[in-house]
Amino acid sequence: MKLFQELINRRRFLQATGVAAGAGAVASGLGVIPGLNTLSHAQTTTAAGTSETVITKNICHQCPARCGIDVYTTNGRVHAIYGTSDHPISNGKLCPKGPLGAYILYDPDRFKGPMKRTNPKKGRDEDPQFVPISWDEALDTVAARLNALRDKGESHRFALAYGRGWGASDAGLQGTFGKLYGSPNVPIGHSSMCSDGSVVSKQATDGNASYSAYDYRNANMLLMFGVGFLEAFRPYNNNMQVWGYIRGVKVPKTRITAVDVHMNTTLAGSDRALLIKPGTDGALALAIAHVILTEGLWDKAFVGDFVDGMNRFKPGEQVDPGSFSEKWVRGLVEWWNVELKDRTPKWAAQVTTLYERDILATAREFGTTRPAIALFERGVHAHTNGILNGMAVHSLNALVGSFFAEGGLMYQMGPSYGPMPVNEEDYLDDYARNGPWKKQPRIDLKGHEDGYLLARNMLQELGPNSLAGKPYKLDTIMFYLTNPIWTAPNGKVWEEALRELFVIETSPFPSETAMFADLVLPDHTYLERLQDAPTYPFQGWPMAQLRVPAIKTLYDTKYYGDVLIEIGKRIKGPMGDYYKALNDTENVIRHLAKGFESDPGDNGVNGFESWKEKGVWYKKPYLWRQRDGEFYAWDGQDYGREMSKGCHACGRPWGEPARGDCDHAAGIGRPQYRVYRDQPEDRQ
Ligand SMILES: Nc1nc2c(c(=O)[nH]1)N[C@H]1C(S)=C(S)[C@@H](COP(=O)(O)OP(=O)(O)OC[C@H]3O[C@@H](n4cnc5c(=O)[nH]c(N)nc54)[C@H](O)[C@@H]3O)O[C@H]1N2
Ligand SMILES: Nc1nc2c(c(=O)[nH]1)N[C@H]1C(S)=C(S)[C@@H](COP(=O)(O)OP(=O)(O)OC[C@H]3O[C@@H](n4cnc5c(=O)[nH]c(N)nc54)[C@H](O)[C@@H]3O)O[C@H]1N2
Ligand code: SF4
Ligand SMILES: [Mo]
Repeated sequence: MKLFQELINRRRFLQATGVAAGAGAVASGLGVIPGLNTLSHAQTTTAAGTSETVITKNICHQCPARCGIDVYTTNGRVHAIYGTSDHPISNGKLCPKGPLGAYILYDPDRFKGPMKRTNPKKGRDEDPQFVPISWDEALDTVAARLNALRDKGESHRFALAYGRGWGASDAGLQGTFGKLYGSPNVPIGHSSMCSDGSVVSKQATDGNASYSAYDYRNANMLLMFGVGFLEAFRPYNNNMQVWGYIRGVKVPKTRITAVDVHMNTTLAGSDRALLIKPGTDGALALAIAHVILTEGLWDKAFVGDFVDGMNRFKPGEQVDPGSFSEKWVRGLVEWWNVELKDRTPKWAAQVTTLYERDILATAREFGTTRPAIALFERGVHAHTNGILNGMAVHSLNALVGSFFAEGGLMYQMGPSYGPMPVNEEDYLDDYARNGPWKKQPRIDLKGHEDGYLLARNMLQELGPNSLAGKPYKLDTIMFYLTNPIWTAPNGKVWEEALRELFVIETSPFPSETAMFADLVLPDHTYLERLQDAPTYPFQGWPMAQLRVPAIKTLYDTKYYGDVLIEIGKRIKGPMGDYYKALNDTENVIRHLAKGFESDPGDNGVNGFESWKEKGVWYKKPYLWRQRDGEFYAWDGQDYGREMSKGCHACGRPWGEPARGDCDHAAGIGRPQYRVYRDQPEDRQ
C-alpha cells in the first residue's frame, strides 16, 4: 500500500528539519536533533525523492497476548506501530508496549549474525569472546555434533529447550526433529515454570488438557483466583478492553470478586477483594461449593438434582448417591461425602484467614448470579498443592452450569490449517524407529517413577539433572525463547551445568543464558520474520495469525524455524531428505494456508496472499452452546440445532470409541477443525 506519496518532497523535508534543528539548537544547546537526523538520512537515500509508506501486518511478540499490529515502514524504516483495527484481540488498540516494537528491531545490542565462542572458560565474569562466523560454518558445526552423537548411539544427549513459541513453522517443527533424529529431549518446553498446573487441573476436572477459552463479555460475575487480569493474564490488551466494557458499559455491570495475596490493580478495580493466605485457594473454593450445595443454588439443569427434588446436602451429613440423578457432572455426591460436607465457611475461614462472612457472601453471589465464571491461574496452581487447588476452583464452573454456556467458558478450537507438505513417517530410519535412544528416559524425568509422573515438562530440571548425571549427562543443548539461568528457580546450578555442555543460543539478544553459549545462531526479530503466530485460547472460535516481515532483515540473522530445517538437511540419512523436501518455513506456512481455500475466514482470508494481507484468519461463532443443560449446534443463523446424544460426524455416543478416523471433535459439523489440545502437544 502506498500512502503519503509525494507528501513530503525532499526539499520541503530538508527545510523542515533545518528549521527544527535550529530551534532544537537554541533549546538544548546541541546542533542536531537525533530522531530527525536519522529520518533525514533515510530520506536522502530515496532516489525518487518520494516518501513511500508501506503497512504490513504482524503480531506483537512482547507478551503472549499476541495482538495484531499494523507496522508502518517508510523508506525501509519502521517508524510506527498501531493496533490492527480488524483484529479480534487488538481491535485497533495496543497496550503501552505494543507501539514500541521498533526499539526491539533497532536495539543496538542485537546479535548481528552467527558467532562462536573463543573463550573456553564460562562464568559470570568471563567474556565469551564471540567471533563472527558464516551460517555454513555455524550450521555445519551443529550438524557435525549431532551426526557424531547419533553415530555413537547417544542422540538422547542432545536437548532442545524452548519457551513462548507455538507456531507450526517454529516450535511445531521441533517434535518431528526429535522423532527423526532420535532424542526424547527434543523438545522440552518451559510449561512447568509457566502454567502447566492450570492445564493439568483442567484435564483432571473436565478432561480438556488445555487452558480454557472464556466469554467474559456476556458473563455477569467473574470470580478470579490468583489471576493478574489487569496486569498479566492473557490476552492482556483484550482483557483491558473487556474490563472497560463489562464494568463501564454493560447492563447489568459484571460483578467481580478477586482473590489474591497482595493488593494489585485487579483487586483495586473489583467489587470485592479477598486477600488470602498463599496456597489456600482450594479451601475457599470448597467452602463456596459447600454453600452452593447446602443452599440449593446449583444449576439443576446442568448438574442434575435429587430424584424427589428434596435437597439432602446438609453440613456434615452423608448423602446416598442413589438419591441424586446427575446430568453433566460425575461423582458429585461422592465428592460431597468424602470432602465437601465438612468444608463449611467456618472451616475455610481458619485455613484461608478470610472472614467467614466474606466467604458466605461470595458463595451466595456466585451461586445466584448467572452466567458466572470462576477463573484461576498461576497464583492458584503454582504451589505444591496447585493442581488440587485448581480442580476445586474449576469445579465451581460445573456447579453453576457455565460450561459451553453464553457468558461461560469453553474449549478452544484450532484453525482449518492444511496438512504439512511432507509426511515425516516416510522418513524414519531404523535408528529413529528402534535406536538405543528409545530406552532412555527423558533428562527431566517426566513420566518416570523416580521423577515426575503427572508433569508435562520439567524444563528447570534439565540443567541440574545433566550436572548430576542423573539420569545421564547431556552433550549439547539448544535454546529457543527461553533463558533458564534467569527464569528457572535454580539459576546458579544452571550456570554450573552449562559450563560443561555445548550450548547453542538462538535469541536475537544477549541474555544470561546466551553468555554461556558456544554458538549463537540469532533469530530475526518479530518484525522481520514470516511466521505463523498462534495465541492462547481466547474466545473459543478458531483464529490463525501471521507475522509478515516489515523490512528486509537488518543483519545476517535467520528465522529459527529455518535454522532447524537447515540443520535437519545436514543430518545423514532419510532425516536430511525430509528437510530437503520440506525446504523452508515459507513452504510450511503456504501449506497451512491451503486449508483456508476451502474454509475462508470471516474477513475473507482464503489463502496465503490474503492471509498476508490481513494478518489473521478467524471464524466465528463458536460452534455449539449449552443452554439449560441441553447442547445446541450453530445452524448458520442460530444455536438452533439440538445435538443428539452422539457425535454428529460418526454417530457413535460420546465417550465411546469413534468410528473410522473420526476424532469426535469433528462431531460439531466442521470436520476439519481440531480442538486446541490436538495441536502440537507441547504448546504452553
Ligand atoms: N506484563 C507481562 N505480562 C505477562 C507476562 C510477563 O512476563 N509480563 N508473562 C505471561 C505469562 S508467560 C504468563 S504464564 C501469564 C501469567 O499471568 P497470571 O496467571 O495472571 O500470573 P501471575 O501474574 O504470575 O500471578 C497472578 C496473581 O497471583 C497472585 N498470587 C500468588 N500466590 C497466590 C495465592 O496463593 N493465591 C492467590 N489467590 N493469588 C496468589 C499474585 O500476587 C498475582 O497477582 O502472564 C503473561 N503476561
Ligand atoms: N520468580 C519468578 N520466576 C518465574 C516467573 C515468575 O512470575 N516469577 N514466571 C514464570 C513463567 S510464567 C514463565 S512463562 C517463565 C518464562 O521464562 P523463559 O522461558 O526463560 O522466557 P523469557 O524470560 O521470556 O526468555 C525469553 C528468551 O527469548 C529471547 N528472545 C526474545 N525475543 C526473541 C525472538 O524473537 N526470537 C528468539 N529466538 N528469542 C527471543 C530472549 O532474549 C530470552 O532469552 O518464567 C517463569 N519464572
Ligand atoms: S498486550 Fe498486546 S501490545 Fe501489549 S505487549 Fe502484549 S501483545 Fe504486545
Ligand atoms: Mo508463563
